[in-house]
Amino acid sequence: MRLSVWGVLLAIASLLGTGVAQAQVAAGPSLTTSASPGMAAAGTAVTITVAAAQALSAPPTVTVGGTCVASSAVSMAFQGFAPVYAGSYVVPGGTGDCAASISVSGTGTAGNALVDTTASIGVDRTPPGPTSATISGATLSASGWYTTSPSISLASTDATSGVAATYYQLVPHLASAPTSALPGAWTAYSTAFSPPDGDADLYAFSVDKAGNVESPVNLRELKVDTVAPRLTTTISQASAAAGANVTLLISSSDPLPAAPSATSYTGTYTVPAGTTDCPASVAVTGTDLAGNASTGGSASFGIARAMQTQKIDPALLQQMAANPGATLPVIVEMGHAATPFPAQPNVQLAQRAVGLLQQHGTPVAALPLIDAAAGWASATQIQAISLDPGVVFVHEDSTVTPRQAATTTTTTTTTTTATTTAAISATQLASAYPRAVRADSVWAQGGSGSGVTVAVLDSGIAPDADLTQPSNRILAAVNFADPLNPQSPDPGGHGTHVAGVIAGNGNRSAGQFIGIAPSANLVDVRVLDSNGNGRISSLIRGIDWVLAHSAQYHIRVINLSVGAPARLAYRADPLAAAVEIAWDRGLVVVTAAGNNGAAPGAIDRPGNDPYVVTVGATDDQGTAQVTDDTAATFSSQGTPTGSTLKPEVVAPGRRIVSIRVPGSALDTLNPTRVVTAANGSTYLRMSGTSASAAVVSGSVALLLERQPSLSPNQVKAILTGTTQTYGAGLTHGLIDAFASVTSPSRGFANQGLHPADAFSRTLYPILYGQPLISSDPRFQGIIWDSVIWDGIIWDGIIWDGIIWDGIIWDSLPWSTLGWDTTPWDNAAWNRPGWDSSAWGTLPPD
Ligand SMILES: [Ca+2]
Ligand SMILES: [Ca+2]
Ligand SMILES: [Ca+2]
Repeated sequence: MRLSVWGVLLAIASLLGTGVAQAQVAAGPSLTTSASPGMAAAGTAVTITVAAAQALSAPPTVTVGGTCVASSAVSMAFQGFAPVYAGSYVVPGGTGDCAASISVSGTGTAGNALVDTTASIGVDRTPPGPTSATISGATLSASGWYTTSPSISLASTDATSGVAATYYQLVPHLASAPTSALPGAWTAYSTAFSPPDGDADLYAFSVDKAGNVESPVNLRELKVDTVAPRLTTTISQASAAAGANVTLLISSSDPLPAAPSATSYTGTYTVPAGTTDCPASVAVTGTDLAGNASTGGSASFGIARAMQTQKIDPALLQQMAANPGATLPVIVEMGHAATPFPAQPNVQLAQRAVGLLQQHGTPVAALPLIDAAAGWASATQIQAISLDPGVVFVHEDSTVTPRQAATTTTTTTTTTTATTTAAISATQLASAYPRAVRADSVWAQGGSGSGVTVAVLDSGIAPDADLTQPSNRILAAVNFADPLNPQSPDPGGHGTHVAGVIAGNGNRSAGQFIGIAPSANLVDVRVLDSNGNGRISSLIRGIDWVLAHSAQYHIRVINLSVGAPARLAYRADPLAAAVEIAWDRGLVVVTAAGNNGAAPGAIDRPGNDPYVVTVGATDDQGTAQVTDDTAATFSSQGTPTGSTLKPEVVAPGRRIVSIRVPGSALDTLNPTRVVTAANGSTYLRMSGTSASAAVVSGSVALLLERQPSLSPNQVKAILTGTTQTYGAGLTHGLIDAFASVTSPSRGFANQGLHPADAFSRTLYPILYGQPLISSDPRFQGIIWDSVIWDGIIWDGIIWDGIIWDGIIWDSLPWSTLGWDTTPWDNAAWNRPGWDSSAWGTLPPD
């Protein structure tokens, strides 16, 4: 029985493994003790196993004790079929580590005492650590940021059982600390690691082999920013002149700003003085707080300090070169900004132009009609003006003169018995020209231009009885030529002569010398001074005034028996823009062709504009029948650059007798041309397309009296469609007032034409809300010759469909722009640069 038990024991011992087997094999104590685990933390239950080499009479006595734990007995229990006993020892709480000895004693069945003191339990109640971090491989900036990701190594020690593992976690800086060591987002540390960009606190802890857990420790704040800021520079303008302030806007894009800071900065660069152009580069550098150097940011703009010659009238450039010290008359036209369109009223643009002239020259007048201002500037000042990005063109403010040709022969007037009649009677008529255009036939039907007002932009209108009796038909007078020297109403005498051809009623001559529309009203818009000189800008101001007062005075016609040589195409002419604006606002503009014959470029401005009615002269030979009429040799004809064949119509213009202004310049210069009527009243005989234009203006007054609803394009179609042949089959369109008055509608003239550039520039933003953008830098990116104008936009449909009265200028603060009160009106025109008297330079008869 016992033998069999031992046999089993030996078999089990060999199966249990080396520990027991070694105890069996080893000589010495017949008790073999083991503890598991051999290293234990507080609270750990350690299993103590005692195997006896022989049967015991009772379970062995086991006592654990040591320097760090109190002596404690362990209850042992028999484990079954062999003399093996086991008990549990729980490591008590407390501090301190030690090797706790296990004392074992027992008694064999023979009464023999057995003892074993070889076993012990490692008590480890001290957590490992502190865990520490070592940082390498990166440079810390002064601000505490790493610009390259550092390498983090963790280390920890444990004196008793040794470190089993170390864990770490990166927590956003100043976020809550981890509340528990395990499990969670902790990462087991195995080898050095690199933290991602960010600002984080590094927490870590270690566990020893006995299971003691170190409290997580915030080892340090780790600030890592490895991304450089990306800079973008925006420049306020593509090019800048000397003295211009260029605004630089620099914005920064950085996924991880190293520290809270601005992301955009502005600065101003003032272009230094100089005369050369160059590209200017903008170099921009910066660093984030981590010390990362920026990338990007470079930009460039053009420094444009050389004269913008393409923005200056070639005629002005010639004068600037010929006489750099001269003060020259200019019209500075402003443009609308390209984009985004800021919707600047033309008054505002005109005031900006005035401001420019105040800075670089002397302003004389605002020209809000065409976004411009007129004034004086030297070559240097014109250059400076041209550099302003808001300026689209600097025009020469050319001299304007009358278009009357002085006769050189004397004649005596037909003297007949004159009787004064209230009605318009042709019975006493001494002049041939009203009969040549059949105005007398209109009169016979009761027509006389009543209720229609013609604005005469000229040298003034004297209050002659033929215009003021029996009622004053000069409804208003305004002076843009000589505001400081009002003198007499018409010191030149030209405007009154023209007015008489239009609307003289023969009151003084008892019906001998009657104009075309003897009941028409007049407004006197003086644009020529006593020497016969005016400015393009004066004409533009006059037209502007007429537009502002057309409703008040029922103005339907503008007569321009004045003009200037056309050196440029009408498209480049601000005066062309002005007359087109008037035309499209419902005013029939009648202009003299000029007295230059058939030479190239003979048609004066604004007669070179294709929209207006340009009038050439015939010689009626002093007879009513037209079969003997001839074309006047002085009358200009031709096709102006870019325009249509001119003139469209002709009218008598030689030896035209009209109102004389005694003592006026024309009267004094031409004493032999005074014509005396039968009743002793005196008139003056003059020649030129000035008179021809007046004949047509009077005819238009007759037409509009009869057919008041006609538009200018309809009037022009009727005028050109009802002309008569004259002379030896000449078909150059001699006006026929009677045929026009009685004509049915003949459609619309002027379809498919191109407006003047300044008109386009003025209107485009109004019509379309925003300007056309292209790559051409000349006019703020707008190419005015582009297809936009061709056939589509500006043809009859849209052009004639514009409700002009709804457009901007009717809402302009005219009263605050007061012509007579603006300070620049005080700058007299009488300055160096005027031509000498224009009266003496007229072509011979
Ligand atoms: Ca420990
Ligand atoms: Ca950064
Ligand atoms: Ca004749």
